[in-house]
Amino acid sequence: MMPLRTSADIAERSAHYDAVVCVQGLGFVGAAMAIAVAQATKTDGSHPYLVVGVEADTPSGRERADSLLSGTLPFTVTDDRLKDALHSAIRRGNFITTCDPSVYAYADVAIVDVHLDVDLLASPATADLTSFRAAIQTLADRMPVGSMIIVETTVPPGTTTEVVTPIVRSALARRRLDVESIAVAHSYERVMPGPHHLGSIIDYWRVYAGVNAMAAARCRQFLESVLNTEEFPLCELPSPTASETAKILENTYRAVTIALMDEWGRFAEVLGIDLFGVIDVIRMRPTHVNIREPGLGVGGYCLTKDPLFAQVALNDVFNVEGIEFPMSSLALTINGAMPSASADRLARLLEGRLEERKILVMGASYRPDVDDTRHSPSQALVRELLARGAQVTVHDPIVSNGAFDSVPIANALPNPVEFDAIVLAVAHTAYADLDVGKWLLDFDGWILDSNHVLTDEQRRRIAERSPGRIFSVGRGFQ
Ligand code: SAJ
Repeated sequence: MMPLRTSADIAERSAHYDAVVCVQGLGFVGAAMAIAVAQATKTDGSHPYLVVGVEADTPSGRERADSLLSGTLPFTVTDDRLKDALHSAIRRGNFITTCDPSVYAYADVAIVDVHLDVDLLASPATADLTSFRAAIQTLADRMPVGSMIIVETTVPPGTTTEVVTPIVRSALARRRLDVESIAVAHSYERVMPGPHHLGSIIDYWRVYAGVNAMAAARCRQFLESVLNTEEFPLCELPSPTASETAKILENTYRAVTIALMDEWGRFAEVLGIDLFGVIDVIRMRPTHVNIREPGLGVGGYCLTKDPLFAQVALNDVFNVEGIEFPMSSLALTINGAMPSASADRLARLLEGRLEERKILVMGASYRPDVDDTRHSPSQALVRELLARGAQVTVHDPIVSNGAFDSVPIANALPNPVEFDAIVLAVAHTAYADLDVGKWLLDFDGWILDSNHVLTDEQRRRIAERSPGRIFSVGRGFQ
């Protein structure tokens, strides 16, 4: 077990750097952000920041801190650039981790990357800010005069000014310090786990705002020292509430545009047209390049909760009643129903009976080429199939066994012949490389491509051997 760093160690080391930057929370975002900050380089080639990744002092927090300190990211990484940057930072000695909150006393900057969950089942929508408030309190009670807090966590609009700032000011007053002496800013991340994880931080546009002009200036200066802002300019908004709104509107827009495609996918299936070919020609228009595609559903930590945050802001932060979000909430309902719709498609292929059918579900993660199964539509589908009496086997080339309740996940490709149907659920790159002609040589069941997984060539190969045995979301029997 690598020794965790204490504040004494950080005090001694910090003398060799321009500033100490703490990152609070070392998940998909925080760990990558800490590595990005550690990689920051001045024109003279030196590294200005001593970066301290701070995790909660819990078994999982300690495991994450240890893992990173030993050079291993606490999640499957398909981005060699991120892995290399972590190893370089450890070798340089300007990246350490700890579970000791007293290190915040040495922080010139603290970046908040703790999670903030929404109760997806509550009506009206609400978020429990307790743990987030406690995280901010930990910073406010310890950080020194002249330091800066940057909130990166996706929060209900208004949180930075109505929740974070009051906590910081009260703590400074209690500490008999100038209540304005810690700058507070908001800058949301656009991290996309996968092959460009680090690039989605460093080589990507970033929005920010400060609670006042001084905080905005300091936040800009810091972001410019870490990110490739020459190629990807920063965007400043007039207030943290506007910046927080930009984040959740981005993801709400995406969730709504995906939901829209669900009904057009069904339309295409009934008419026997290939909606993906239709989408391709629409995308020719620069104004429509971002039209989305129908699939198995919308998973992940972002698009499943962010559309609720505006309502949460009105309910929990501003206490404003009477404004509703019918489009956003309808999108969540439609997206959440997509896995069940694919189960219905499968039932129709199997003479209306799923009971005792043997189904192979290919793909467990919520999106391709990651091992993240949070709110995975594939998991929702598996639960639905089991509830309807099917026997389900799950395969995934990346997700490790144990991620799906009690259903084992095989990483080795099973022999398809024993199954009545195969559901292609996640468009992993590994599946695009699959020689389906060989793998399915003796398979005479049904194939449901529920998420645009098969390539045109793979569909052609299968149709050669078993014409009419593939049904695709958004295509029908193509
Ligand atoms: N999905 C569809 N149809 C689509 C696109 C996605 O059904 O056309 C499904 C996916 O299968 C997945 C879910 O939606 O289950 C979410 O996919 P996503 O591509 O939106 O990926 P996320 O959830 O990781 O979204 C993130 C967001 N990034 C951040 O929050 C920083 C989002 O803003 C990005 O647009 C998205 O990544 C991206 O483009 O990769």
